[in-house]
Amino acid sequence: MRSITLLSGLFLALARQGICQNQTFDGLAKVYHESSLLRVQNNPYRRDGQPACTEENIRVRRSWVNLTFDERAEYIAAVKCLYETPPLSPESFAPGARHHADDFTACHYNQTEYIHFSGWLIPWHRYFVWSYESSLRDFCGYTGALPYWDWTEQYESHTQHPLFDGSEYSLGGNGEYVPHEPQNLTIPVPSKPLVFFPAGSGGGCITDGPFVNVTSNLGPHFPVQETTGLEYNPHCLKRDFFETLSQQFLTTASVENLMSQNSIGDFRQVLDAGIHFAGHGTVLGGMSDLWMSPEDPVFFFHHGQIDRLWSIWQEQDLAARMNQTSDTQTWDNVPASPNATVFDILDYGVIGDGRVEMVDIVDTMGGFLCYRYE
Ligand SMILES: [Cu+2]
Repeated sequence: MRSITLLSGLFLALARQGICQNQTFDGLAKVYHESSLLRVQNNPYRRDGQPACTEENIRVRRSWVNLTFDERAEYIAAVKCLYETPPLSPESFAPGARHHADDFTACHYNQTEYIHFSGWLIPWHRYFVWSYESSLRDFCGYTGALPYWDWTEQYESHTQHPLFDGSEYSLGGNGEYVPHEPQNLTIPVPSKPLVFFPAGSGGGCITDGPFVNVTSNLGPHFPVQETTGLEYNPHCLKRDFFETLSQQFLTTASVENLMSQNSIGDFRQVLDAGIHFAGHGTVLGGMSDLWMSPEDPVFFFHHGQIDRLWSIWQEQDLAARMNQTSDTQTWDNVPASPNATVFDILDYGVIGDGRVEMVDIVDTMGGFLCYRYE
């Protein structure tokens, strides 16, 4: 009986694949919703030694605005707790780390030149975000799933989103205004791209919301280079709201363009041509630090949304898209490196399982991971 249901579910999913081109994002999300729900209802997936991912144990990630205020408060309390939980990083690796949130920043710092503008970008951040969600649950008693920031939700502007309204149910608002100028900067990686770095409307410490007194202890590393990375340098969370990029890239049209790509290589290119940076670039401050951006809790909302889009894209054609990889293992392939494959080992240091084979994380419901998006 179970296998008949599974088969009919698969046929349904296959039948849909022929009609997914040129659909609206809402249409694609509906396909995702139905197909992923069917898969988990019929899910035989398990990884050796792990329970199968079922409707009972799956984490269901929702947009921040669809959480109740109590749920938002629970999430914020858990995030604050991460900044009070002792670090796991050994002193020999990250001497400046003082809490578990610093571990995530240190891990990202350590991998930056391999996990951006490369074939590892999308899968690496998937497991990184999953591990953060797991830490909130394992160390801080959080009972929910990771919320995401759907930038296409209509508010007066991206920074008017309830995530940033400065209330106790938000991540806080802009940084205090400090005079500063835009700059052209060379990114210090081997391929040395030159980027225009805008000046936003803040630049200083955040002044409202639950994270006003939070201290991050590593970096900054870019564009301000106060440390080489992992030394102890306690500082507030800074933001510098700037909306030009987000108005261009964080739109439904932009998301639909991303979704219309037929290969993961093109998907990655479109993501890197604006959408990925626009989320960082709307918030700026800590979020614009290519190495240290996980220090701001916004990071996980933005990457949750990117991961959601990848999941929705994968689900339109599971046979072709689940295991697809592209590009190589280094930033712009400088220095030259092997092509990325699903058998690559992704490195997280003290975070999560530490070393993870990509094939285990390409399916969010494969048993090693167990979550879906609502
Ligand atoms: Cu990153």
